Order: sequence, then structure tokens, then C-alpha cells
Amino acid sequence: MRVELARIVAAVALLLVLGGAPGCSGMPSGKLYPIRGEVVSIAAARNEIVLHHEAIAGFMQGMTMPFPVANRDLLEGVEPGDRVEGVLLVEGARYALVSLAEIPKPTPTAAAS
Ligand SMILES: [Cu+2]
Repeated sequence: MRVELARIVAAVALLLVLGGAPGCSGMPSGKLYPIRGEVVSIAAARNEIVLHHEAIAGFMQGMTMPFPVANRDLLEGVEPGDRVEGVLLVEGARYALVSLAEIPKPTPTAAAS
């Protein structure tokens, strides 16, 4: 009797632990945000690019700031003055551009948003 009760308590406790863990910790917490802006400068030696970026919905207002890039190759082919768009990965206090590409021509329809 006492042993069985202990087993039930243990099983319920295990279920609670398993049910409560996902989403709290141990899972990747990274969020991806689309980002768009203009290249201000490039510091390839530091794997960094300074963007004058538009507002990033749910993350930050438009501003000029440096972004680390996940891969130096992302900096190839972009120059100061280029309009670019990409994807920003945010994990806690850390962030990095994981995608970046020049926008060939800003069209009226694309600029509407
Ligand atoms: Cu910013």
C-alpha cells in the first residue's frame, strides 16, 4: 500500500516535470526577424556590418547600429549605400544576421509597408 502510493506520486511528479519542461528551458530560444535597411559601413575584419535599419516589428525601432554576421560570406557583394534585406537571429541578448542580400531596386509597392 505504502509502496504503491509512492509509485503513483513518483509517476505524477514525472508527468508534471515532463509536461512542464518544454518551452521553459533546454529548447532553442532563438527568434528570427526580417530586417531591411541601408548599408552604412562594413567591417569585414570583425564580421560586422553597420545598417541604418527600418523598424523591426516586435524587436526594435529603426536606427543605425552594427550587426555581427553569422557568416562572413554574407558581407560579400554588399557595399555602403546598398539597400539590403535579411534575417536577424536573436537569442537572448545575442543577435546576428543569418541572411543578407541586396535589394536590386526599391519599388513603390515594396516600400509601401
Ligand atoms: Cu537597431
